[in-house]
Amino acid sequence: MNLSNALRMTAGLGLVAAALSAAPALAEDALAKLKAQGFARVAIANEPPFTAVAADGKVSGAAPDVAREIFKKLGVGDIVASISEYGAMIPGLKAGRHDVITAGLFMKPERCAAVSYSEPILCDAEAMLVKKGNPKGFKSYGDIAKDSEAKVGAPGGGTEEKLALEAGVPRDRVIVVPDGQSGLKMLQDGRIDAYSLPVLSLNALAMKANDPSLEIIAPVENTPVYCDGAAFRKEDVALRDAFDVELKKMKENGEFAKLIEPYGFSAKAAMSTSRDKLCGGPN
Ligand code: 6CS
Repeated sequence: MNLSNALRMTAGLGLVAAALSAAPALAEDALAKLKAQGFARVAIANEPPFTAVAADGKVSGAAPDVAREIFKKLGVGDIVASISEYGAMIPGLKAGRHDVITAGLFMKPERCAAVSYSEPILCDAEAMLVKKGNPKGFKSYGDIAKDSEAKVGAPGGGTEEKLALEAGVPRDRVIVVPDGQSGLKMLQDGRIDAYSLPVLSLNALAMKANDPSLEIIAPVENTPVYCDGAAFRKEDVALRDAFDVELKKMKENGEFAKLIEPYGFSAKAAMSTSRDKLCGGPN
């Protein structure tokens, strides 16, 4: 090997070593920033039981509750939540408006390409809220695609919107719905024929609505069970790793189950899979 190649090789190795030795410092930098800030700014959707904001502003829901507990263990006193559409969460995270997304943002390869997820936290299947008796016989998004008059409501940038489009429902028949109450009203008024959210979200919405003219179809055929994780910026992967250390301890000592199962989520479901499986590779 000639001298210039040897010098290039040494320089390259030096850069790698510097980057590796910087990882813990980067974690400390990001964590130090949050500790100094006194809170972590989390993106949520206000979709119970994943995330919820009460009339007095109190933030709850399984995802923020787990995040609040973990950040406390990391020395960050609290979380401060801002409500965002699912499709705007990752751009908001990247733009520095949030420190982390704790919203039930399901892990999928295209999202894993953009963020660093924690290990799985909340898992759920997909469902559809329809008129009682399911008059159009919907069992899948493909059934909606086949009915040229049918419209399905779903969150903007959300998984159900994507699944409906991928199943062949034309764009003009996939209606973006900003929140649960709007989706419920649109269905009751006949402006949509189905409203799609995860099972636990629709269960909570239907229970609150207490409308006997509606029913839930679950799970939606040909759809997987999804799991979320807390989503960090790629450059904050060391902070993500610190978050995961605490999450793992809570999964092992039972604290994790105690936090999420009262909301209807299964700790076993989250503990039976992994981020890398759900991302389709290392994340
Ligand atoms: O991750 C998503 O896209 C979906 N997650 C939840 C918790 N609700 C709807 C949303 O589409």
